[in-house]
Amino acid sequence: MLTVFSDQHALRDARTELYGGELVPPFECPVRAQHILERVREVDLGEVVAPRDFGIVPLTRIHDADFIRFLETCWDEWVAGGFRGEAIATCWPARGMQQQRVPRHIEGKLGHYALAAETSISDGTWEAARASVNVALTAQAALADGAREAFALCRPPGHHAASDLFGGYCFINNAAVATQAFLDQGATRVALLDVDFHHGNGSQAIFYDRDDVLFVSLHGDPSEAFPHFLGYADETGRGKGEGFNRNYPMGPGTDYSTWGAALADACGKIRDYGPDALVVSLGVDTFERDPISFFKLKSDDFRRYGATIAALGVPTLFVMEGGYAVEEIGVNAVNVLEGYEGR
Ligand code: OKP
Ligand code: ZN
Repeated sequence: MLTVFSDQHALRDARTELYGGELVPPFECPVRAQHILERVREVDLGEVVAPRDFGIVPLTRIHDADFIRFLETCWDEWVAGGFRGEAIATCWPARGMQQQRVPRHIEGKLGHYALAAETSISDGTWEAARASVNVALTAQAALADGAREAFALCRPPGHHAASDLFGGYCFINNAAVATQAFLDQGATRVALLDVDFHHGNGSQAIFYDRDDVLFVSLHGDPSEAFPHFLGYADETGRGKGEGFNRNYPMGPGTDYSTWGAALADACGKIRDYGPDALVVSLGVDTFERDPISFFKLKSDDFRRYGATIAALGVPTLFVMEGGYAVEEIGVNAVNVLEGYEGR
């Protein structure tokens, strides 16, 4: 299977994450992508290519234009504001406050566009996010050119990013942009399967009103896990999109017997939908030793579920999302791809 990778991911190298009341080195760090790439090479998964630049237009199909400009200029505005640390949101338009007006001050803009405070914006973040979505679009283009599958080794991840929200380590929703690219090139239905430990709130919100994308997510129950405010089973879509959003929230300690059964059910929904293409938001933070998650998947389980996804027989684009057990991230992510290939 083809892998698309950009060394520009390393430009996303924030010094700080707000975690447990402390500023700690971010869990979402450059070595993650490095380890995955090393494993891709170690098992000889296939060719590794650099991305092409698709420009801004495919991003504007998913994201608000002012939000994109905010990401582009945030760091410079923050520095011009005289702040010494990294850009972190500290105030929000909470219940009862103005939601529509975008403040002029960078502190207000951060609160308007952030969904959470853990994700600092730092020098190089925008450039890395651009490279990451180009990785997804380059892999998507390989499928459009006839490949049956491809791996977009994206970093930073994307599935928490909504049309006009960043956070949860995400800036541009790589999987959503690639999903839209399939549709813009003539696909009628695309399924987006999110197997990251965390609910893909951004992807859900983006496609919630639509019937041309089936969004299916397996994740930690939001009553117990980030992103806390979306991802419940009763969120099934709206209007024309009713029935085209499926959530499988699961509790602490969930192992493969439960998780694999949820995946089988999810794959049944995807099969019934009959998509032209499948995009997989591939997070491996479901791993038993992930430092910020509570599922109990073992390394071999990743291989098993790769095979389950392959059995759908749909052209598949894997888009890298989370996974924070950095020593095992390469084995776990590539196990999914090897399982998919039946090796
Ligand atoms: C990004 B992706 C844990 C707080 C978690 C953010 C997690 C973002 C995960 N106690 N904060 O979905 O892997
Ligand atoms: Zn995650």
